[in-house]
Amino acid sequence: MSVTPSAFSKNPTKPNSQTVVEEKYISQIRADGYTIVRGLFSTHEVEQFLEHFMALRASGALPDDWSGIEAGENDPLKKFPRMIHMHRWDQLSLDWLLDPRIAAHLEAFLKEKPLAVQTMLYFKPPGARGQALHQDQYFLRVQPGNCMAAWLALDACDEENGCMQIVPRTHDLPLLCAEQANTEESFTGITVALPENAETIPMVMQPGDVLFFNGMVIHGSFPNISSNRFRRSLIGHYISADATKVADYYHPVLSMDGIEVQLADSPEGGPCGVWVDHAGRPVIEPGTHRV
Ligand SMILES: O=C(O)CCC(=O)C(=O)O
Repeated sequence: MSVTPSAFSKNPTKPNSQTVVEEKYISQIRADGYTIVRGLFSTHEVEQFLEHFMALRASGALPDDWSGIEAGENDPLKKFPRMIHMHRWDQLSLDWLLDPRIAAHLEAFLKEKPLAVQTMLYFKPPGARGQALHQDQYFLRVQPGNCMAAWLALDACDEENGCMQIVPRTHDLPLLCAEQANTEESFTGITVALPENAETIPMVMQPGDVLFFNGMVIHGSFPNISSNRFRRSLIGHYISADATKVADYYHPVLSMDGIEVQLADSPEGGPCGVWVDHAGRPVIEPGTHRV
């Protein structure tokens, strides 16, 4: 199933030039901080991913499996822990991370070439907790610049099975200070506060759709309250090529040709902001606190 890194093909086979990035997606991600590219991957590809990752999951423990904070014996994530950084030991995951369709969209959205840093597979079985609202840049600490995620739906997802939730137009906010999350509902332990009246929007998606979102956008997901529906997703994280530093957890950094790129480690403890009232409106007071 998995292969050693030395056996990996560094060059994906599908030609980049065939991908046309539609203007509507570029406009939406610039305006709202996210966009959903419908049907970017075929039904057949999604079936292959599902077969591959379910078999991999059933094969036993894998590097850096995580069932989440305070996971009790009956937590559904005990049986289906999140996989992470699979591209370091699994060819299909590496091919997904470097897929030319993803690369073409990221380049159009970022206005420069992306660098690839992370893969994750969320199984989110029935009854599983979600992931509290957060900004990805809190974890990646990209300097200068930002990160972007590509989130591929492997199942139809909606509010019942815990689809992604996005707070639109939060991509221009500074980094918020982290707070303690409700771990009854979230398998991760931190969250960010929302301003009054801010609403999350459910990302209702079909298998093969890809949600792209900016690393400053506030996003997360609520629990899967369905009785029998998985909500599986394959996720890639990317940073812009002008970055010189990223948090050490994300090394090695790869070009979209699969070649390792040397970046420095971005240290912990940057500035973050908190919501304050300014003339009756919530604004973020930046830089006064430390992450
Ligand atoms: O898939 C989810 O439920 C959350 C994923 C997420 O927040 C992320 O990839 O940053």
